[in-house]
Amino acid sequence: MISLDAIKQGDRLAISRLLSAVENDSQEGRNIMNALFSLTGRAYVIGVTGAPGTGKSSLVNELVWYMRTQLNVKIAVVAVDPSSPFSGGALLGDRVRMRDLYGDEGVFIRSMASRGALGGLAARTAAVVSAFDATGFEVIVIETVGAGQSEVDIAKLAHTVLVVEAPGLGDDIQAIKAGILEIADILVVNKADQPAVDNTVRALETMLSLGSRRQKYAADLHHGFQGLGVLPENNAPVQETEQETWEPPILKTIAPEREGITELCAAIFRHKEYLLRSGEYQIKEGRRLQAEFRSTLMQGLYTQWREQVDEEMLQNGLLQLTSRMISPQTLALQLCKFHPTDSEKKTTL
Ligand SMILES: Nc1nc2c(ncn2[C@@H]2O[C@H](COP(=O)(O)OP(=O)(O)OP(=O)(O)O)[C@@H](O)[C@H]2O)c(=O)[nH]1
Ligand SMILES: [Mg+2]
Repeated sequence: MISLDAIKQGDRLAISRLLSAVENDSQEGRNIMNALFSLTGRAYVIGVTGAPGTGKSSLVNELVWYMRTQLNVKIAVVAVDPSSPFSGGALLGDRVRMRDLYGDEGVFIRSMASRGALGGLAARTAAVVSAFDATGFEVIVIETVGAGQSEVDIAKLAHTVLVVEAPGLGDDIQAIKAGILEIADILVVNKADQPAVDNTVRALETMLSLGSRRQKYAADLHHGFQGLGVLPENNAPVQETEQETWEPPILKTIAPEREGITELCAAIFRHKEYLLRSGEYQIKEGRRLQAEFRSTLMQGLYTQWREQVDEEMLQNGLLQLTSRMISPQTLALQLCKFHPTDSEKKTTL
Protein backbone atom coordinates (compact mmCIF):
# COMPACT_ATOMS: atom_id res chain seq x y z
CA MET A 1 0.00 0.00 0.00
CA ILE A 2 1.29 3.43 -0.96
CA SER A 3 0.40 6.08 1.59
CA LEU A 4 -1.34 9.15 0.18
CA ASP A 5 -0.20 11.21 3.16
CA ALA A 6 3.43 10.21 2.62
CA ILE A 7 3.17 11.27 -1.04
CA LYS A 8 1.64 14.59 -0.06
CA GLN A 9 4.47 15.16 2.40
CA GLY A 10 6.99 14.60 -0.39
CA ASP A 11 8.34 11.29 0.93
CA ARG A 12 10.73 10.12 -1.79
CA LEU A 13 10.18 6.42 -1.32
CA ALA A 14 6.41 6.89 -1.55
CA ILE A 15 6.83 9.05 -4.68
CA SER A 16 9.10 6.42 -6.19
CA ARG A 17 6.50 3.75 -5.57
CA LEU A 18 3.77 5.93 -7.02
CA LEU A 19 5.89 6.47 -10.16
CA SER A 20 6.28 2.70 -10.61
CA ALA A 21 2.58 2.18 -10.02
CA VAL A 22 1.52 4.74 -12.63
CA GLU A 23 4.18 3.55 -15.07
CA ASN A 24 2.78 0.02 -14.81
CA ASP A 25 -0.75 1.39 -14.98
CA SER A 26 -1.72 -0.53 -11.85
CA GLN A 27 -5.08 -0.10 -10.17
CA GLU A 28 -3.41 1.39 -7.10
CA GLY A 29 -1.59 3.93 -9.26
CA ARG A 30 -4.82 4.90 -10.96
CA ASN A 31 -6.66 5.27 -7.65
CA ILE A 32 -3.98 7.53 -6.21
CA MET A 33 -3.77 9.64 -9.35
CA ASN A 34 -7.55 10.06 -9.25
CA ALA A 35 -7.28 11.25 -5.65
CA LEU A 36 -4.48 13.66 -6.63
CA PHE A 37 -6.04 14.93 -9.86
CA SER A 38 -6.99 18.30 -8.38
CA LEU A 39 -3.29 18.89 -7.62
CA THR A 40 -2.21 18.47 -11.25
CA GLY A 41 -1.98 21.08 -14.00
CA ARG A 42 0.53 23.27 -12.19
CA ALA A 43 3.89 22.03 -13.48
CA TYR A 44 5.69 23.49 -16.46
CA VAL A 45 6.85 20.72 -18.79
CA ILE A 46 9.98 21.04 -20.93
CA GLY A 47 10.75 18.46 -23.62
CA VAL A 48 14.36 17.93 -24.71
CA THR A 49 14.95 15.88 -27.83
CA GLY A 50 17.51 15.47 -30.60
CA ALA A 51 19.87 13.01 -32.24
CA PRO A 52 22.00 10.68 -30.06
CA GLY A 53 25.11 12.23 -28.57
CA THR A 54 24.20 15.88 -29.20
CA GLY A 55 24.49 16.60 -25.47
CA LYS A 56 20.89 16.40 -24.28
CA SER A 57 21.74 14.82 -20.93
CA SER A 58 24.57 17.29 -20.33
CA LEU A 59 22.20 20.17 -21.09
CA VAL A 60 19.48 18.73 -18.88
CA ASN A 61 22.03 18.51 -16.05
CA GLU A 62 22.82 22.19 -16.45
CA LEU A 63 19.16 23.18 -16.69
CA VAL A 64 18.48 21.30 -13.47
CA TRP A 65 21.45 22.91 -11.79
CA TYR A 66 20.42 26.41 -12.93
CA MET A 67 16.74 26.13 -12.05
CA ARG A 68 17.52 24.54 -8.72
CA THR A 69 20.33 26.77 -7.49
CA GLN A 70 19.50 30.08 -9.18
CA LEU A 71 15.71 29.98 -9.27
CA ASN A 72 14.95 27.64 -6.37
CA VAL A 73 12.54 25.61 -8.49
CA LYS A 74 11.60 22.03 -7.62
CA ILE A 75 12.48 20.05 -10.70
CA ALA A 76 12.01 16.49 -11.94
CA VAL A 77 13.60 14.74 -14.93
CA VAL A 78 12.01 11.89 -16.87
CA ALA A 79 14.52 10.15 -19.15
CA VAL A 80 12.76 8.25 -21.90
CA ASP A 81 14.53 6.05 -24.38
CA PRO A 82 12.42 3.82 -26.56
CA SER A 83 15.33 2.23 -28.46
CA SER A 84 18.54 1.97 -26.51
CA PRO A 85 18.90 0.63 -22.97
CA PHE A 86 22.03 2.75 -22.47
CA SER A 87 21.05 6.39 -22.60
CA GLY A 88 18.91 6.37 -19.49
CA GLY A 89 21.94 4.99 -17.71
CA ALA A 90 24.16 7.65 -19.24
CA LEU A 91 21.82 10.29 -17.88
CA LEU A 92 22.19 8.91 -14.40
CA GLY A 93 25.84 7.97 -14.73
CA ASP A 94 27.27 11.13 -16.29
CA ARG A 95 26.33 13.41 -13.48
CA VAL A 96 29.51 14.84 -12.07
CA ARG A 97 27.96 18.24 -11.48
CA MET A 98 24.81 16.71 -10.10
CA ARG A 99 26.80 15.69 -7.05
CA ASP A 100 26.33 19.30 -5.95
CA LEU A 101 22.66 18.48 -5.76
CA TYR A 102 23.01 15.02 -4.26
CA GLY A 103 20.50 14.58 -1.48
CA ASP A 104 18.56 17.67 -2.58
CA GLU A 105 14.86 16.91 -2.07
CA GLY A 106 13.98 19.40 -4.79
CA VAL A 107 15.44 17.23 -7.58
CA PHE A 108 14.06 13.90 -8.74
CA ILE A 109 15.45 11.93 -11.69
CA ARG A 110 13.58 9.00 -13.13
CA SER A 111 14.44 6.73 -16.07
CA MET A 112 11.53 5.13 -17.84
CA ALA A 113 11.75 1.40 -18.31
CA SER A 114 11.41 0.85 -22.03
CA ARG A 115 10.26 -2.74 -21.95
CA GLY A 116 7.91 -5.04 -20.16
CA ALA A 117 5.20 -2.53 -19.37
CA LEU A 118 1.73 -2.15 -20.78
CA GLY A 119 0.46 0.77 -22.79
CA GLY A 120 2.15 3.14 -25.19
CA LEU A 121 5.34 4.90 -24.21
CA ALA A 122 3.77 8.34 -24.62
CA ALA A 123 0.84 7.36 -22.37
CA ARG A 124 3.20 6.01 -19.70
CA THR A 125 5.36 9.12 -19.90
CA ALA A 126 2.24 11.28 -19.53
CA ALA A 127 1.29 9.33 -16.41
CA VAL A 128 4.73 9.76 -14.85
CA VAL A 129 4.67 13.49 -15.67
CA SER A 130 1.24 13.80 -13.99
CA ALA A 131 2.56 12.01 -10.91
CA PHE A 132 5.47 14.47 -10.62
CA ASP A 133 3.06 17.34 -11.22
CA ALA A 134 0.75 16.12 -8.45
CA THR A 135 3.61 15.70 -6.01
CA GLY A 136 4.66 19.33 -6.31
CA PHE A 137 7.46 19.42 -8.88
CA GLU A 138 7.20 22.82 -10.53
CA VAL A 139 9.25 22.04 -13.62
CA ILE A 140 9.42 18.64 -15.29
CA VAL A 141 11.99 17.91 -18.00
CA ILE A 142 11.38 15.01 -20.38
CA GLU A 143 14.52 13.84 -22.19
CA THR A 144 14.04 11.66 -25.24
CA VAL A 145 16.27 10.53 -28.12
CA GLY A 146 15.60 10.72 -31.82
CA ALA A 147 12.88 11.85 -34.18
CA GLY A 148 10.41 8.99 -34.42
CA GLN A 149 6.67 9.11 -33.90
CA SER A 150 6.95 8.29 -30.21
CA GLU A 151 9.30 11.27 -29.67
CA VAL A 152 6.84 13.53 -31.46
CA ASP A 153 4.02 12.15 -29.28
CA ILE A 154 6.10 12.64 -26.16
CA ALA A 155 6.98 16.17 -27.26
CA LYS A 156 3.27 16.97 -27.34
CA LEU A 157 3.27 16.52 -23.56
CA ALA A 158 5.68 19.44 -23.18
CA HIS A 159 4.84 23.13 -23.05
CA THR A 160 8.24 24.05 -24.47
CA VAL A 161 10.19 21.71 -26.74
CA LEU A 162 13.96 22.09 -27.09
CA VAL A 163 15.51 20.39 -30.09
CA VAL A 164 19.22 19.87 -29.55
CA GLU A 165 21.66 19.81 -32.46
CA ALA A 166 25.43 19.65 -32.51
CA PRO A 167 28.02 20.44 -35.16
CA GLY A 168 30.09 17.72 -36.71
CA LEU A 169 27.53 14.96 -36.91
CA GLY A 170 28.53 14.27 -40.50
CA ASP A 171 26.68 16.51 -42.91
CA ASP A 172 25.23 19.54 -41.13
CA ILE A 173 21.72 18.85 -42.23
CA GLN A 174 21.91 15.11 -41.88
CA ALA A 175 20.87 15.03 -38.27
CA ILE A 176 18.12 17.56 -38.77
CA LYS A 177 14.84 16.02 -39.69
CA ALA A 178 12.07 18.26 -40.94
CA GLY A 179 9.59 16.56 -38.62
CA ILE A 180 11.58 17.35 -35.53
CA LEU A 181 12.09 20.98 -36.52
CA GLU A 182 8.34 21.40 -36.67
CA ILE A 183 8.00 20.51 -33.00
CA ALA A 184 10.85 22.81 -31.88
CA ASP A 185 10.02 25.88 -29.81
CA ILE A 186 13.70 26.53 -29.18
CA LEU A 187 16.65 25.21 -31.18
CA VAL A 188 19.81 24.59 -29.22
CA VAL A 189 23.12 24.16 -31.01
CA ASN A 190 25.19 22.53 -28.31
CA LYS A 191 28.96 21.87 -28.52
CA ALA A 192 29.45 25.44 -29.67
CA ASP A 193 33.12 25.02 -28.73
CA GLN A 194 33.57 22.87 -31.82
CA PRO A 195 34.45 24.17 -35.28
CA ALA A 196 31.69 24.35 -37.87
CA VAL A 197 29.17 25.47 -35.27
CA ASP A 198 28.22 28.41 -37.45
CA ASN A 199 27.51 26.10 -40.38
CA THR A 200 25.01 24.25 -38.23
CA VAL A 201 23.42 27.53 -37.12
CA ARG A 202 23.17 28.74 -40.73
CA ALA A 203 21.69 25.42 -41.87
CA LEU A 204 19.05 25.68 -39.17
CA GLU A 205 18.30 29.31 -40.03
CA THR A 206 17.75 28.33 -43.64
CA MET A 207 15.47 25.46 -42.72
CA LEU A 208 13.49 27.62 -40.32
CA SER A 209 13.00 30.43 -42.82
CA LEU A 210 11.90 27.92 -45.47
CA GLY A 211 9.43 26.49 -43.00
CA SER A 212 7.95 29.87 -42.03
CA ARG A 213 7.79 30.97 -45.68
CA ARG A 214 5.86 27.81 -46.47
CA GLN A 215 3.44 28.59 -43.66
CA LYS A 216 3.03 32.17 -44.84
CA TYR A 217 2.45 30.96 -48.40
CA ALA A 218 -0.28 28.59 -47.18
CA ALA A 219 -1.92 31.44 -45.22
CA ASP A 220 -1.70 33.81 -48.23
CA LEU A 221 -3.20 31.15 -50.44
CA HIS A 222 -6.00 30.69 -47.96
CA HIS A 223 -6.65 34.46 -47.90
CA GLY A 224 -6.56 34.55 -51.68
CA PHE A 225 -9.16 31.85 -51.94
CA GLN A 226 -11.28 33.66 -49.38
CA GLY A 227 -11.04 36.88 -51.38
CA LEU A 228 -12.18 35.02 -54.47
CA GLY A 229 -15.09 33.61 -52.53
CA VAL A 230 -13.80 30.09 -53.09
CA LEU A 231 -13.78 29.23 -49.40
CA PRO A 232 -17.01 29.62 -47.45
CA GLU A 233 -16.77 32.10 -44.54
CA ASN A 234 -17.44 29.53 -41.85
CA ASN A 235 -14.57 27.40 -43.11
CA ALA A 236 -11.99 30.10 -42.53
CA PRO A 237 -9.77 29.67 -39.49
CA VAL A 238 -7.26 32.30 -40.69
CA GLN A 239 -8.00 35.62 -38.99
CA GLU A 240 -7.58 39.03 -40.54
CA THR A 241 -5.96 40.53 -37.43
CA GLU A 242 -2.19 40.11 -37.05
CA GLN A 243 -1.72 37.31 -34.56
CA GLU A 244 1.43 37.09 -32.49
CA THR A 245 3.50 34.13 -33.59
CA TRP A 246 6.49 32.45 -32.01
CA GLU A 247 9.69 32.31 -34.05
CA PRO A 248 11.90 29.55 -32.58
CA PRO A 249 15.20 31.14 -31.52
CA ILE A 250 18.50 29.38 -32.23
CA LEU A 251 20.79 29.38 -29.19
CA LYS A 252 24.39 28.24 -28.88
CA THR A 253 25.52 26.38 -25.75
CA ILE A 254 28.55 24.59 -24.36
CA ALA A 255 26.99 22.39 -21.71
CA PRO A 256 30.15 21.29 -19.82
CA GLU A 257 31.25 24.95 -19.56
CA ARG A 258 27.79 26.00 -18.50
CA GLU A 259 27.82 28.49 -21.34
CA GLY A 260 24.52 29.73 -22.72
CA ILE A 261 22.47 28.14 -19.93
CA THR A 262 21.17 31.44 -18.51
CA GLU A 263 20.08 32.51 -22.01
CA LEU A 264 18.46 29.12 -22.60
CA CYS A 265 16.43 29.41 -19.39
CA ALA A 266 15.46 32.97 -20.32
CA ALA A 267 14.23 31.73 -23.72
CA ILE A 268 12.18 29.00 -22.04
CA PHE A 269 10.48 31.57 -19.80
CA ARG A 270 9.87 33.89 -22.78
CA HIS A 271 8.16 31.01 -24.55
CA LYS A 272 6.06 30.29 -21.47
CA GLU A 273 4.95 33.93 -21.35
CA TYR A 274 4.12 33.82 -25.04
CA LEU A 275 1.98 30.68 -24.51
CA LEU A 276 0.10 32.34 -21.66
CA ARG A 277 -0.40 35.62 -23.54
CA SER A 278 -1.61 34.03 -26.75
CA GLY A 279 -3.96 31.56 -25.06
CA GLU A 280 -2.02 28.62 -26.50
CA TYR A 281 -1.22 27.40 -23.00
CA GLN A 282 -4.89 26.70 -22.26
CA ILE A 283 -5.41 25.10 -25.66
CA LYS A 284 -2.42 22.77 -25.15
CA GLU A 285 -3.63 21.76 -21.68
CA GLY A 286 -7.12 21.00 -23.00
CA ARG A 287 -5.75 18.93 -25.86
CA ARG A 288 -3.50 16.98 -23.54
CA LEU A 289 -6.31 16.12 -21.13
CA GLN A 290 -8.58 15.10 -23.99
CA ALA A 291 -5.86 12.89 -25.48
CA GLU A 292 -5.38 11.26 -22.08
CA PHE A 293 -9.12 10.67 -21.82
CA ARG A 294 -9.28 9.17 -25.31
CA SER A 295 -6.33 6.83 -24.81
CA THR A 296 -7.68 5.67 -21.44
CA LEU A 297 -11.07 5.07 -22.98
CA MET A 298 -9.65 3.17 -25.94
CA GLN A 299 -7.51 1.00 -23.72
CA GLY A 300 -10.45 0.38 -21.39
CA LEU A 301 -12.78 -0.55 -24.24
CA TYR A 302 -10.17 -2.87 -25.73
CA THR A 303 -9.60 -4.61 -22.38
CA GLN A 304 -13.35 -4.99 -21.91
CA TRP A 305 -13.75 -6.38 -25.42
CA ARG A 306 -10.83 -8.77 -24.95
CA GLU A 307 -12.41 -10.16 -21.80
CA GLN A 308 -15.77 -10.67 -23.46
CA VAL A 309 -14.86 -11.92 -26.90
CA ASP A 310 -15.31 -15.62 -27.64
CA GLU A 311 -11.75 -16.99 -27.75
CA GLU A 312 -12.49 -19.69 -30.32
CA MET A 313 -14.21 -17.23 -32.65
CA LEU A 314 -11.26 -14.86 -32.29
CA GLN A 315 -8.65 -17.52 -33.09
CA ASN A 316 -10.66 -18.83 -36.07
CA GLY A 317 -11.14 -15.31 -37.30
CA LEU A 318 -7.42 -14.55 -37.06
CA LEU A 319 -6.65 -17.69 -39.10
CA GLN A 320 -9.14 -16.63 -41.76
CA LEU A 321 -7.60 -13.16 -41.75
CA THR A 322 -4.08 -14.49 -42.19
CA SER A 323 -5.15 -16.58 -45.17
CA ARG A 324 -6.98 -13.52 -46.56
CA MET A 325 -10.38 -15.16 -46.50
CA ILE A 326 -11.73 -12.23 -44.53
CA SER A 327 -10.70 -8.58 -44.36
CA PRO A 328 -9.50 -6.92 -41.13
CA GLN A 329 -12.54 -4.64 -41.24
CA THR A 330 -15.05 -7.46 -41.62
CA LEU A 331 -13.41 -9.46 -38.85
CA ALA A 332 -13.41 -6.46 -36.51
CA LEU A 333 -17.07 -5.79 -37.23
CA GLN A 334 -17.98 -9.44 -36.70
CA LEU A 335 -16.16 -9.67 -33.40
CA CYS A 336 -17.45 -6.36 -32.11
CA LYS A 337 -20.99 -7.34 -32.95
CA PHE A 338 -21.46 -3.76 -34.11
CA HIS A 339 -24.07 -3.21 -36.74
CA PRO A 340 -22.07 -1.79 -39.69
CA THR A 341 -24.31 1.24 -40.10
CA ASP A 342 -24.01 2.03 -36.39
CA SER A 343 -20.24 1.96 -36.52
CA GLU A 344 -20.22 4.09 -39.65
CA LYS A 345 -22.32 6.65 -37.86
CA LYS A 346 -19.98 6.56 -34.88
CA THR A 347 -16.81 7.10 -36.88
CA THR A 348 -18.11 10.41 -38.18
CA LEU A 349 -18.40 11.79 -34.64
N1 LIG B 1 32.91 19.44 -26.68
C1 LIG B 1 31.72 19.33 -26.12
N2 LIG B 1 31.30 18.13 -25.69
C2 LIG B 1 30.07 18.03 -25.14
C3 LIG B 1 29.22 19.16 -24.98
N3 LIG B 1 28.09 18.75 -24.40
C4 LIG B 1 28.20 17.43 -24.21
N4 LIG B 1 29.38 16.98 -24.63
C5 LIG B 1 29.90 15.60 -24.61
O1 LIG B 1 29.20 14.85 -25.61
C6 LIG B 1 28.97 13.51 -25.17
C7 LIG B 1 27.50 13.17 -25.24
O2 LIG B 1 26.80 13.95 -24.30
P1 LIG B 1 25.42 13.51 -23.67
O3 LIG B 1 24.97 14.63 -22.80
O4 LIG B 1 25.50 12.16 -23.06
O5 LIG B 1 24.54 13.44 -24.99
P2 LIG B 1 23.04 12.88 -25.18
O6 LIG B 1 22.46 13.66 -26.29
O7 LIG B 1 22.32 12.85 -23.90
O8 LIG B 1 23.36 11.41 -25.65
P3 LIG B 1 22.31 10.17 -25.75
O9 LIG B 1 21.49 10.18 -24.51
O10 LIG B 1 23.19 8.97 -25.86
O11 LIG B 1 21.52 10.42 -26.99
C8 LIG B 1 29.55 13.43 -23.76
O12 LIG B 1 30.82 12.88 -23.83
C9 LIG B 1 29.59 14.88 -23.31
O13 LIG B 1 30.60 15.11 -22.36
C10 LIG B 1 29.72 20.44 -25.43
O14 LIG B 1 29.05 21.47 -25.36
N5 LIG B 1 30.96 20.45 -25.99
MG1 LIG C 1 21.24 11.27 -22.92
